[in-house]
Amino acid sequence: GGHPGRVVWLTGLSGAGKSTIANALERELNRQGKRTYILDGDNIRQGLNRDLGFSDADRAENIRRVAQVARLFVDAGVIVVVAFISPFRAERQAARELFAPGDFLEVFVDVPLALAEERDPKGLYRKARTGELRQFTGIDSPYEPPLAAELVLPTAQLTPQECVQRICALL
Ligand code: GGZ
Repeated sequence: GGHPGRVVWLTGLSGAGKSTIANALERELNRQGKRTYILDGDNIRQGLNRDLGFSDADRAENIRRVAQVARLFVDAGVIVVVAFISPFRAERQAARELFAPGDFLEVFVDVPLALAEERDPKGLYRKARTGELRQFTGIDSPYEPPLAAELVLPTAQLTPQECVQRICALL
């Protein structure tokens, strides 16, 4: 292609390893001299999307806006690493349609719910199970796994570096 902009769209449950992979991928791409930007809850939900919560409609709007921002970065020639749960197929498909074929790589960060729940680094699954936290993905809010992701990363069986290598092989 004539431009370097791409999207690596990570999708998966809370605790699957999206942020860990995004950060390790960014380090490797920067080492290769490539310009990158990570879009995640930390820089989007605090600012642009601070009006949005976790209802189905708000998640859909969250992902719609994230996809549009990713599009701007790709136009500017940046490799964008998107790290949101992005639970719904329809919104991921709509995101894909904003990009030229080959510029959008959907990566399913695939962890068994039981393992994510066991790890529970922030205690959110426990709060979801006790009802303190409502509409939590995988507990009382749906996650629709990709049917045709460019890449599936079973993070229970791979190190972050192995995940990065597989993504770089696709790029
Ligand atoms: C799922 C929630 C929720 C609910 C707060 N459901 O593991 P984390 O903590 O650090 O990352 C999760 C993050 C999910 O936000 P996203 O913007 O990625 O979600 S979506 O794509 O569905 O819009 C989790 C925290 O926010 N969190 N409440 N109810 N995750």
